[in-house]
Amino acid sequence: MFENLTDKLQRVFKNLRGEGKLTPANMEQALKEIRVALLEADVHFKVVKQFIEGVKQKAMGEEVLTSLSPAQQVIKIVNEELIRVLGSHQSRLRFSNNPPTIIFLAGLQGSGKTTTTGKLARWLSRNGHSPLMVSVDVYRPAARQQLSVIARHTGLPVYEGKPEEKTPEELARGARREAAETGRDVVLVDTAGRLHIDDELMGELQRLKDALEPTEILFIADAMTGQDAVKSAQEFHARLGITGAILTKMDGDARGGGALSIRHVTGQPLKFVGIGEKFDALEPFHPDRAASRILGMGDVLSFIEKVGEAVDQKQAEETQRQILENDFTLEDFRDQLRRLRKLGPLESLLGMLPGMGPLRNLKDLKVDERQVTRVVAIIDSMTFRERANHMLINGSRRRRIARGSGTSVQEVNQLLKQYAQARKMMKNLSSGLKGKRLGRLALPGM
Ligand SMILES: Nc1nc2c(ncn2[C@@H]2O[C@H](COP(=O)(O)OP(=O)(O)O)[C@@H](O)[C@H]2O)c(=O)[nH]1
Ligand SMILES: [Mg+2]
Repeated sequence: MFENLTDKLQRVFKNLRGEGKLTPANMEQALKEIRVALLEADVHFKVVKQFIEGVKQKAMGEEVLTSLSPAQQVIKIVNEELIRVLGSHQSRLRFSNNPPTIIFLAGLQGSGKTTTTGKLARWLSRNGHSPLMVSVDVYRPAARQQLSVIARHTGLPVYEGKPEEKTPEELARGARREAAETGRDVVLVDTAGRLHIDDELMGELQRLKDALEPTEILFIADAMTGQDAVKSAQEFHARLGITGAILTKMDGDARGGGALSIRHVTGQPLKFVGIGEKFDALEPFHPDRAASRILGMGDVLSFIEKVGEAVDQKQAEETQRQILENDFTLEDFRDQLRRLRKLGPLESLLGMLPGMGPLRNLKDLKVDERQVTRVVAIIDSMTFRERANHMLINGSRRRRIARGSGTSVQEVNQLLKQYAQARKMMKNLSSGLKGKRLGRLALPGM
């Protein structure tokens, strides 16, 4: 989700690493490049300004300039600043002491409110809550219909309303009553959107807010709209007072600037990100993990969690141990791919794997189901010893493996290269992770 930014920042660090010593001049150059990278990623100019100032202040300090590993220091500072801009710590949903908790989802048309209502309902129900959804878009029956369809898909309840409930307030109150009566602790209110922010929309939301006193008003922003998403978040906040935001469509080729700007511009945290059209494609937003992802370290923790959800705790711990000990064989690589395939959206998962960041641009790792099948076939054609120790695999073994898997020697070579690169990344990562278990990620060894 931050691919371009990641690539650009990595180039900056690489250049710095080439420098024997960090001087004010090459630091200045690096800062200039970081600035351009952020602006190109659609980060709000004020955020960029503050970010650069922050990095500069820390980086120009005596300590850094005389440090043995300047690039490492700079990455550390950039990481810290990224986390600061992104919000320092995870911002959880708040719940009312007097349930049901009312949560509004507001935003412009097409931003993903209705889809996100369904995703959030599923997320809540998987995290110990029992949500009730309601659409209060009284002008567009199709919008309410859409939520009913989502309810059927997710198997979670929607409040359809009574004939006498005609206004958004009446519908929302009806849902609150129903939730109270049926013991549901959260009401998710999918509000109407418009193409533009106008007085009518804001008036309606304000009345709804006064009537329901929601605990959360989440602004749903489409990440693909870049700066416009940030601008409308700012406007919504000024007029309605939002309590948080959800950025949707982060799986697309959004440049990610929204994630880096919304908090600064509205003062309200990003709580979740939407990463696909399916109902489980919603993730709590973790600033430190996002920073790691931006720096190209792969979001190992999210990955481990995801694997843990779909597989089981033991396997997840094993994966973590392997990453920590750099004991990740071709066989593990294959099993991982097989498990991944069961988990659904491969691209989003591979993006989290350490080492996959730099590999992303290699065409051969474009996530393609056939490609995965081919990789699994190649590894299956190896002997047990080859899988445990890839160094054994010489030219004649490669030819045999290619024949056995119905692939070419080039394809076998490619796979081995990818695997070696992934291992190398993991090794770098493991030195930082050691002893930390699920604490914050440290920086890759530079
Ligand atoms: N790829 C992707 N598409 C999304 C995501 N969230 C929503 N969408 C799509 O965006 C479109 C508009 O979503 P919808 O919920 O109807 O928006 P609303 O008008 O704000 O209610 C739909 O086609 C959704 O499938 C996301 O996180 N990723
Ligand atoms: Mg809708």
